[in-house]
Amino acid sequence: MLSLPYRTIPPLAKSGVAVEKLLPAKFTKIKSRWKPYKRLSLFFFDGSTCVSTPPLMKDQTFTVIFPVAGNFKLSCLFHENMEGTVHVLDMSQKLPHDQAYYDNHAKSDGRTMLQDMLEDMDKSGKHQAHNAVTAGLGEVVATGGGTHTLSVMRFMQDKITVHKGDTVEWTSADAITPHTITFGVAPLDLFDPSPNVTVDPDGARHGVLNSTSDSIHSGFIQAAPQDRIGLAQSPLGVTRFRVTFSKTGVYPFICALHDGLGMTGTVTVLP
Ligand SMILES: [Cu+2]
Repeated sequence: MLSLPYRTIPPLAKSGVAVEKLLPAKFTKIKSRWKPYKRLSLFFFDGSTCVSTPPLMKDQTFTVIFPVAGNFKLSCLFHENMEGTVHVLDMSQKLPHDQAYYDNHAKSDGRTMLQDMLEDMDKSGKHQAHNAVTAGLGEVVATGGGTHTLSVMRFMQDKITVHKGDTVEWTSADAITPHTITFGVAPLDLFDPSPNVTVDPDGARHGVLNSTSDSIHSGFIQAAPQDRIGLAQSPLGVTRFRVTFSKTGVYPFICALHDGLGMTGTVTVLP
């Protein structure tokens, strides 16, 4: 598993249920979203039932004991492709490497991925139209440990200046992680666009802001998942959001999923 900057936990919690089954008295309250906890007990995992944590916060730990040999997959329920494998060998067998070997490999993989992403960030800042914003940057990367994703939770052009009547276009460059473009008050339903958003002929979402106090929300801007043999074709993703500004002023906007990590920006509209 890799530790990466700008990592986030979206507010749509999916976990908690499995832990409740194991320890009903202790974890009953975790069913409601976003109930962080301070201490976790030991868990045993032999592959026969699911073991899962509620959302883990910084510095919290989770300990699992593997009583039987085997190869076990683990994944993060929030982040697609955030996966790992635990190889458990019988006590009679010699370990092929020590833990330090794997830790070093993970660090090396992490450094390579980050360096690659830094180069992409540098490129994305160039050759952009004056009214275009890249909303998030992400990659799916294969390593010896499996598939990982890397996401930069930033608007690459976070300050943009246009003229009255211009349209600004936000485009996601992340294969996995969703983002939103949200002006004013964020709605409770982050997935769907606000009612004042329409769809352009090319499928991009579009709205008009007539005042700096207006609200508009793109809904999730996200690429369609990869099509795979044997599975139904996935519908088109929506990766673009456009806003036309009819009045001058300064318009702050956020990604409602990642603003806490600094994914914010401003559009300044001149006469
Ligand atoms: Cu975001």
